[in-house]
Amino acid sequence: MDGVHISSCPLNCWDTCGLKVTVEHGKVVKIDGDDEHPITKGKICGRGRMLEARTNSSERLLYPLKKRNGQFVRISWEQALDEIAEKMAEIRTKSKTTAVLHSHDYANSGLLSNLARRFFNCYGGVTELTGSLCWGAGIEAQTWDFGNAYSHAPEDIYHSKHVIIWGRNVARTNMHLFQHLKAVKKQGTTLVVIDPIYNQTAQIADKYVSIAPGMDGFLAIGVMKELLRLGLEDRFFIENYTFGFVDIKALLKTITLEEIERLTGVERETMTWLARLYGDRPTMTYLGLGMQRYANGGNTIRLIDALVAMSGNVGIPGGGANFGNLQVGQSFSLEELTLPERKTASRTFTMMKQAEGILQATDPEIKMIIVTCGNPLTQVPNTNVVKKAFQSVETVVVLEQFMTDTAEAADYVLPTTTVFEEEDIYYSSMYHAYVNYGPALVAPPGKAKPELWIWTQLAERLGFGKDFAFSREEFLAMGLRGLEKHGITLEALRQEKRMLLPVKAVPWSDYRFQTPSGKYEFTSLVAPQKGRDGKLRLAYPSESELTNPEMVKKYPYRLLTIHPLRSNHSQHYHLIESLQSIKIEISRDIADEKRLVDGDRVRIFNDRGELSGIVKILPNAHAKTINIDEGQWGKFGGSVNVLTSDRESDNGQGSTLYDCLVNIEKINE
Ligand SMILES: Nc1nc2c(c(=O)[nH]1)N[C@H]1C(S)=C(S)[C@@H](COP(=O)(O)OP(=O)(O)OC[C@H]3O[C@@H](n4cnc5c(=O)[nH]c(N)nc54)[C@H](O)[C@@H]3O)O[C@H]1N2
Ligand SMILES: Nc1nc2c(c(=O)[nH]1)N[C@H]1C(S)=C(S)[C@@H](COP(=O)(O)OP(=O)(O)OC[C@H]3O[C@@H](n4cnc5c(=O)[nH]c(N)nc54)[C@H](O)[C@@H]3O)O[C@H]1N2
Ligand code: SF4
Ligand SMILES: [Mo]
Repeated sequence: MDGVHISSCPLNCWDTCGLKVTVEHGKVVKIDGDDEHPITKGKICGRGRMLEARTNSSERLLYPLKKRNGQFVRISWEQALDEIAEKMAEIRTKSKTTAVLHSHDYANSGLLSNLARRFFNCYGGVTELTGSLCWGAGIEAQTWDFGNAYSHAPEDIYHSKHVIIWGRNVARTNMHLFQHLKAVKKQGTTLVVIDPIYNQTAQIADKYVSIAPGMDGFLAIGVMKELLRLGLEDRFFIENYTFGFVDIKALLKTITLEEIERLTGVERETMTWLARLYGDRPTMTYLGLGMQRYANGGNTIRLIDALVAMSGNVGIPGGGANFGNLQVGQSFSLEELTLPERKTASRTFTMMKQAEGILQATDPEIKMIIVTCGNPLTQVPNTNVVKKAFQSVETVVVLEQFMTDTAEAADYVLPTTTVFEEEDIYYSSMYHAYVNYGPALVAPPGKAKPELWIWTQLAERLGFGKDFAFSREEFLAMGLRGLEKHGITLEALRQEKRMLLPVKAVPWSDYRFQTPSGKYEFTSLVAPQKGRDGKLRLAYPSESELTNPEMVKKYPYRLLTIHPLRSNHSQHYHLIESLQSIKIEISRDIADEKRLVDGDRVRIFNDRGELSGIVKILPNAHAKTINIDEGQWGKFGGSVNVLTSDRESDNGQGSTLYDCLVNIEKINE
C-alpha cells in the first residue's frame, strides 16, 4: 500500500478530521490533513499528526501478555484466547454472565468498535456501563428540553450576528470551529467567550466573561431576567411552541441580579449586554462540555437552552444551542451490529460509579473485567478507589495498544491494532456530520490483532461463532444498512472517502420537537418518569460554599481538570517528553495567598488523594481556580483523578469531574 492515501482521524474529538497518510516500504511515514475534506480542509492538529508515532512507536504492545507473580510474560494467542474463553465459559455455567464487566470508553470512533457490544450481548449479556464521563448531563438535559440533542451544521455560523462560546475551549479542543471563529470575526460577528479561564479562545473574543466555575446557570437566569425586562423575548415562539413558560418566569423571580452578581462574579451590565445580544437574533451558542461536569450540570445546560429558546434563537439559521449532534450517531444501524435482543441477562453500573459497583456487587460478584477503548485507571474519577476495585477482581483483561496504567493492572493484555492497520469508517456526534473512510494501510506490528479478530476467536470458543461469521465488509455494510437509501454504502465510501450524513443543517426549523408535548419544554414532561418534577431550579455545584461550607474551610480552591492541548486524554503523554510532569495552574489570588511563584513545587490534596507538581500562575483566571490538565500517566506523576469525585451529575449519569475542591501547600525542598 505504498503511496499517499486518504484516511480518518479515529480519536475521540469534535473534529473527526480527514487525513492524508503517506506509506513507504510498508510503514506509515507521514500524516497530513486531507485537503479535500469539506470540513477539516487539510488542517489537522498535533495529536492527529502523532498517529504516526503512535503507530510506529517502539512501545507498542506486540504480543499477548499474562501476569505471573506480578510480572508480565509473553504467551501465545492460542493460550490467551483459550484461557480467557475457558474462564468466561466457567462464569456462564457456575455464576451468571453478568459476573463479567465490560469497562470501556469511546477512544476509537470507528463503526466497528461497536462490535464489542455484539460480543457481550451474544455471550448472554454482561454488566454494562451507563452514563458518560464526557457529556452525559448535557445530552440528557437537551433531550428533556428539545427531545434530542442536535447541533447546527458548522457553516451555519456564517449566518450568525453574534456567537457565544459558553464553556468550550475551542482553540484547544475544536480547531476547525476556531478557524470559523476567526473568519466570522473578520466579517463583523460579535464573539463572546464565557469561561473561568482566560484561554486562547477568549484571547480572540470581543468580550471575555469570567465566571465562577459551576455557576453558568445563574448567569443564564440573569440574562433571561434582563431579556424579559427589556421585552426582547420572542413572544410568538414562546406562545406557540413552548411548554412551561410560567414555571421559568416564576423561577426568575426567586433571585435578584445582585445575588447573581455575587454568585457568578459577573457584573449586571454584562448580563444586560448579553440580553441585548440574544435579543438581536440570530445569535449562535456553542456549549462546551466543561461546564456540565458538575452536580448541577444538567440544570446549567437546561437554563442556557431556555435562554436560547426564550430569545427565539431555536430553529433559525445562525442560531441554536449547539452541544452535541446525536443526528450523526443515530444515522447508523447500530442494533443490527450489536444485537441487543441476544442478551438474556443484564445489569448496569454507571460509568462514574463503576468502582463502587465492582466492590459492592453480589449476585453475582464481578469475576472478570474486560476493558476496551478506555483507560479507566487514569480517566475515571476517584482513581484510588478505581484501582482498588480493579485489584479486587480475579481476572482483568485489557485490549490495548500501549502499556497504560489500566493495562499494568491487567492479568491479560491483548495487543490491538491502530487506525491504519484495519479498515473502518469513522464518525463522531460532536461537531460535523461527515463520515470518513479509513483503509487498512499497513500490517500490524508483532502479533497485534484487530478487535474484530479477537471477538471472532473468543466467540468461536464460546459457542457463538456464527454471530461473528461475517467479513469486515459485511459488518460495515450491516452498520450502513439504513444509509443505503441515501447512497451511503461501503463501496461509495471507499470511492468518495468522506460523505455527508443525511442530517438537518438547521435542526428544529419546523418547530416540531421530539418531547412529549411536541413543544420546546421549559418544564420537562419526561422527567417524572425519572421521579423528577422537570422544573428548572436554582442549583449549585456539590462542592461549593453554599452546599458544603465545611469542606470549603478545609479545601478552599476549585480544581478544573481540562483536556490537554497536545494529548487526546492519556493517549500522547508517553510520546511527548515535555508533557511528562504535572503542571499546576493557579489563579493569581491563590499565588498571593499562598506566596507562590512560577516554578514552586506544591502538593495538591483533598480527602480523596494527593499529587505534587510545579506551579504556573494563570494571570486572568477566575479567583480561587486551579487547573491541572487531565490524562497524566502514573509513571509521570499520576492521574489528576486521584482528586476528583465519582458523584454523578443531576442528569444523564454524567460526571462531576470539575466539581472538586482542593487545597495546596508549598513543598519546601
Ligand atoms: N486537545 C484536545 N482536544 C480534545 C480532547 C483532548 O483530550 N485534547 N478531547 C476531546 C473530547 S473527548 C471532548 S469531550 C472535548 C471537550 O471539549 P471542551 O468542552 O472544549 O473541553 P473541556 O476541556 O472539557 O472543557 C473546556 C472548557 O470548559 C471550561 N469550564 C470548566 N468549568 C466551567 C464552568 O463552570 N463554566 C464555564 N463557562 N466554563 C467552564 C474550561 O475552563 C475549559 O475552557 O474535547 C475533545 N477535543
Ligand atoms: N479529570 C478528568 N478526567 C476526565 C476528563 C476530564 O476532563 N477531566 N474527561 C473525560 C472525557 S470527556 C472522556 S471522553 C474520557 C476519555 O477516557 P478514555 O477514553 O478512557 O481515555 P483515553 O486516554 O483516550 O484512553 C483510551 C485508551 O484506549 C486505547 N485505544 C485506542 N483505540 C483503541 C481500540 O481500537 N481498541 C482498544 N481496545 N483500545 C483502544 C488507547 O490506547 C488508550 O489507552 O476521559 C474522561 N476523564
Ligand atoms: S485529534 Fe481532532 S483535531 Fe486533531 S487531527 Fe484528530 S480529529 Fe483532527
Ligand atoms: Mo469526551
